[in-house]
Amino acid sequence: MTQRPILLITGATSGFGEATARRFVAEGWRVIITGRRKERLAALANELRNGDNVHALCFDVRDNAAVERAIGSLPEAWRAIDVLLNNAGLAASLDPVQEGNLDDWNRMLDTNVKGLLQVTRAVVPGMVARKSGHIINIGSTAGKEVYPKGNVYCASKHAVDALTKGFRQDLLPHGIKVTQIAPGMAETEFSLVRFAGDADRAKQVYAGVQALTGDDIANLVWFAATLPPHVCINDLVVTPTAQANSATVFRGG
Ligand code: NDP
Ligand code: 8X3
Repeated sequence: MTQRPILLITGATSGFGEATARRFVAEGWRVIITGRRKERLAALANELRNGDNVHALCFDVRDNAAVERAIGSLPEAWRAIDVLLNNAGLAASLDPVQEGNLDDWNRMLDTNVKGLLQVTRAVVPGMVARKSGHIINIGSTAGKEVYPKGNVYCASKHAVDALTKGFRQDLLPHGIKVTQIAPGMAETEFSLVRFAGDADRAKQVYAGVQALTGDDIANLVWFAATLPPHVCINDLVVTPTAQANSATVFRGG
């Protein structure tokens, strides 16, 4: 019997990552779930585990030594990762540049850009050696346009956009697919994190709009990951029907 494929997800403890873990497990894949919140990871692993279908790794993508240790610790049966979903990320606050907080800026750049690079660097040599694999980066409409006060978050997602194109070119001779999925407004814990736990402010972001959900993005990851070997989605921008771009949202619905 052929081995079931393996997906590694960064940031599987909520939002897009958690929904994608549920979807791929339901489809019979083996899934490596990762994130910093140990209790959530353990709870998700316990819920989804059915034999050897789930492996949990607790690490911070900003800590390169921890990334290398975690990937290096994978048991032999979990090493041949077929799909890497670089999803872990965040926005921290929404301030004009003159009021920006350096810790917030570092947190976003270290997670969204350097963290993505560090995990990719740890996983991709195995894909190159096997001459197969697929990297799916979660970008954003914020990586396509810049909106007021979005400055550093938008810059980090523009970097994801550029890195996706760069990975695609570098990995072309090795038969590895590279895809960016760039969502607009999605109601996850994203705004709660951005506004440091202010649930009212987070709720206002989605007022009057049927926002995307984690399941919507999980569907797209599933679609991109299961196309025939000769077909690669390079870039997929997805927004709620009520959102045309970062700045244009119809809230009358
Ligand atoms: P959530 O806040 O619900 O999920 C974020 C996930 O990232 C969590 O599982 C969190 O896990 C993980 N994470 C954050 N920082 C780190 C870190 N340093 N190390 C490891 N894991 C980390 O938000 P979303 O699901 O919405 O966000 C997922 C991705 O989608 C992000 O890259 C975000 O920028 C992007 N995105 C979100 C949109 C939205 O509107 N929601 C739209 C477009 C893109 P833990 O805290 O346990 O480490
Ligand atoms: C998240 C979407 O519009 O808040 O990447 O930047 S937005």
